[in-house]
Formats: sequence, structure tokens, C-alpha cells
Amino acid sequence: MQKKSHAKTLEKIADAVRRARSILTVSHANPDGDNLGSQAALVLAARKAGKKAVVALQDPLPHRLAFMAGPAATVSPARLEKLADACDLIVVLDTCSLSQLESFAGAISRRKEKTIVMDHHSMPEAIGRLRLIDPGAAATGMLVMELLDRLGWPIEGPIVQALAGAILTDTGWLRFSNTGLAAILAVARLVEKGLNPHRLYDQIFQSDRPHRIRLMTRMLDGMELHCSGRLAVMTISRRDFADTGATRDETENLINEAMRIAGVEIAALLVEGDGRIRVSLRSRRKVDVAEMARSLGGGGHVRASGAKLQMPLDQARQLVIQTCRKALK
Ligand SMILES: [Mn+2]
Repeated sequence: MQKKSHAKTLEKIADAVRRARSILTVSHANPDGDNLGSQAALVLAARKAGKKAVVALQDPLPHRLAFMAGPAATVSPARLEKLADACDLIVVLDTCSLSQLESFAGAISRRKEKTIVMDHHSMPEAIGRLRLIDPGAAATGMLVMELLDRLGWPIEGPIVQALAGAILTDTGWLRFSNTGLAAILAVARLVEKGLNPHRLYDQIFQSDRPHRIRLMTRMLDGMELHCSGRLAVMTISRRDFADTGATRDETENLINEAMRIAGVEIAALLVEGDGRIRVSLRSRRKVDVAEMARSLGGGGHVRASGAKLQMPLDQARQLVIQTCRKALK
């Protein structure tokens, strides 16, 4: 996004936030660290500024991110309608796609006039009246941090931890390709404000249940390499969940394990759910997996994307291999 239009939109959003007496934040289904951290940071700061503010989630929190809940509460779509009526402003964070809002999509799309969007995914849809979409931002947490600065709201206390959680999960602890100087400086600033990085790392990345490790070993055991080792394909079946006792949210980040292998350009992970297959795609350097995901009916970032397929696991795997093979040609 152009610097000028970015600053202009940010100012308009700051103005809308300043004027609102009550704010509701929502994000994509299946909350991750950026989703939770961005929402918590904005809501906690708004409360400090004397506003009424709530975070509404549609799914229960994954076990390992429970400590990041902050002000978030899981609500039904009916309850969301009431919250959406009661607030002056709805802020959609970390998604700009109605399909990712799942059961909240209807309520949000019916309230365009009071809705604004802040996100770092490409291909924004026409949600809300104001949209700050910056695919160059490493995390939505970066955009929220900018907004708080613009508002002159202090970044302190639990807001520090929330923003750090957002930025450090979406950048894989400053390892992924979206990590640039801005993200590193933002984290440095959060350390200055009291963040204990080691403690946060321990909470996010070293707090797995043994079930998750057992699930991971099964996934790695079944990994296939195609296209002369440039494509790694992994699957997790319903049987794997049943046998290991792991839950669906415990598959987060497992796909990145395939990137340990030199020469792997694309990693694909297929997770079997109730009636549909969740496909995650990662690329190291060259391939635009956002475009690949779109060809499968999904979306995402250039290096990290996903889609959902309505077909048996084996058929989905064949389709994904075919799609990846084409992209690697
Ligand atoms: Mn994000």
C-alpha cells in the first residue's frame, strides 16, 4: 500500500475509534496469536481510554493460546447480533474476507456503515466503510500498534504482551519471510516496555501437550516428497486425532516442520475434519501459494495460505499434489 494512502486511512480509522463510545472487535474463525493479540491490544487500550470495548470470538480458544485470551469471550452468532447492535463501531482485525468470518459474516456484512477493517492479507473484500489493508505488515498487531501510537494511547501492561503475542506468532518468532526491520524494531520497543521474550516463548512454543507431539510424529512418518524433493505433502486423518487424543487446534504450525528439509519449496498439510479437508500451504522462496490457494477456493499470503476442500482425504491429496506440481513447473 502507498505510504500516503496508508497514513490517510490510518488517520480516518483513528478518528472513528476516537469518536466511538463502544467498540466491538471480531476476527477470523479458529483464532491464532495475531487474531487474539491484535484484538486484545485494541480492546484493552480502548477500555483504558474510558470506552466500552469487547472482543467476540466464534470458536473456543486453542489450549496453548488460552493465556492470550485477555478480554476475549466466545459468543454465539445470536449474541454477536446483540453486541453488534449495542456498539458504535465494529473493528474487523486480521481478516478481510467474509468467508473467514464464518458464522459472524452475516452480522458484519449487514452493518457496513459502522464497520472498519485492519488487516495484512491480500485480496480484500468489500467489508466495512474503511479498510486499512497492508500486506507488507508482518502482523495485524503491527497495524494495531501504529493505531495506538496515532491515538496517543499508551502501550503498557498487558497491551505489551498482547502485541508481542500477535507479532511474534505471525512471524514465527521473527523467523519467517515477513520479518523485516519494522517487526524487529516493534519487538525491541515492546522489550523496552517490559516484555520478557523468554517467558513468552515458553508460553507459546514450549507448552505443548504430549498429544500434539504424538500427532506430529505420525504426520512426519507419513510425509511424502514429490517433484524431486521440492514438494513435501503431509496428511493428518481423523484416525490420527482419535489415536493420539490431539485436538484440531494442535495442528497449528506443524506444517512448518517440512521446511527443515533442504530443497523443499512447497509444504502442504491436509487435515481431515468433519466432511471437509483443510489444506495449508507454505512456500520457501519462489512459489505464490496465495494464488494456488485461490485456485482451490481459498486464499492467504504469498508464502502462507490455505483452502478447504469438500472431498475425501485421498482425492484432496491428489488434487493438491497436481496443483503444486503445476506451480513448480
Ligand atoms: Mn495475521
